[in-house]
Amino acid sequence: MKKKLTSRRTFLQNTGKASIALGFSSAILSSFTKDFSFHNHSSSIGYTQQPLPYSYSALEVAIDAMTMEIHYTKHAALYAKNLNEAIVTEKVDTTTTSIEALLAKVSKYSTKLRNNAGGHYNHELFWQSMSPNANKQPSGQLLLAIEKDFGSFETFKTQFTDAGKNRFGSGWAWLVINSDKKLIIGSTPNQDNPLMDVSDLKGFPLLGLDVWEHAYYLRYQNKRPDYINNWWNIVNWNFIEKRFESFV
Ligand code: MN3
Repeated sequence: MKKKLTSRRTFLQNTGKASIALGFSSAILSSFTKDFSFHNHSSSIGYTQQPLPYSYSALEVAIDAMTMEIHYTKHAALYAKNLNEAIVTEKVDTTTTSIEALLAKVSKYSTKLRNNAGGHYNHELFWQSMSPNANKQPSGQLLLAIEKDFGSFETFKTQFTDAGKNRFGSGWAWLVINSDKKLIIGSTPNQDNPLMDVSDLKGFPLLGLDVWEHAYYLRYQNKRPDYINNWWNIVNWNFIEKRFESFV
């Protein structure tokens, strides 16, 4: 009898731990078992800032060199630095917790960790999502999925552009794959990210566009739509396709 009680208690403790790790209460966990695969999905993004995969001037067709340099060495570097302070203070074990898994339970941590984990992840994804040798559009399975979920690539571009243009203040526009493996477009404020349990938009981010003024103001001033229109010329579709294909 004593043994039975002990195992039941151990079972409940372990169930509780699993639920906490996933960021859901055990009461609602069962209804999510089919739906949270993107929360457990890791990518190549880690906790430290990686070298830019091109020079500051490589994306001049859309983003000027000074904007790239300030954005990478000041804004993004500070998010990485502050994130690494926060994970020490808040005892995040980065050897066992991917940054995607951390974002999925970010409500349990401070505002500093939320803003800087988001800021770091979003920028690491952003740099890799651009290339001086970009194709004009995706191909393969991603193109088929875009055509299925949005009707055409042009319709997708229009809707994504609108999501970026209409994000009030600072934030990001996103293409995500959701738990039903459907592609959706949305946006988040500040440095929030669709992996976060606090985000209204939920899914695994395939492509993100920074629409903070620091991303475009030197060249474009208030003309955010012009920045977005030029940005389409540097989207690294090969990279986005690889992120998408890890789900199919
Ligand atoms: Mn930025």
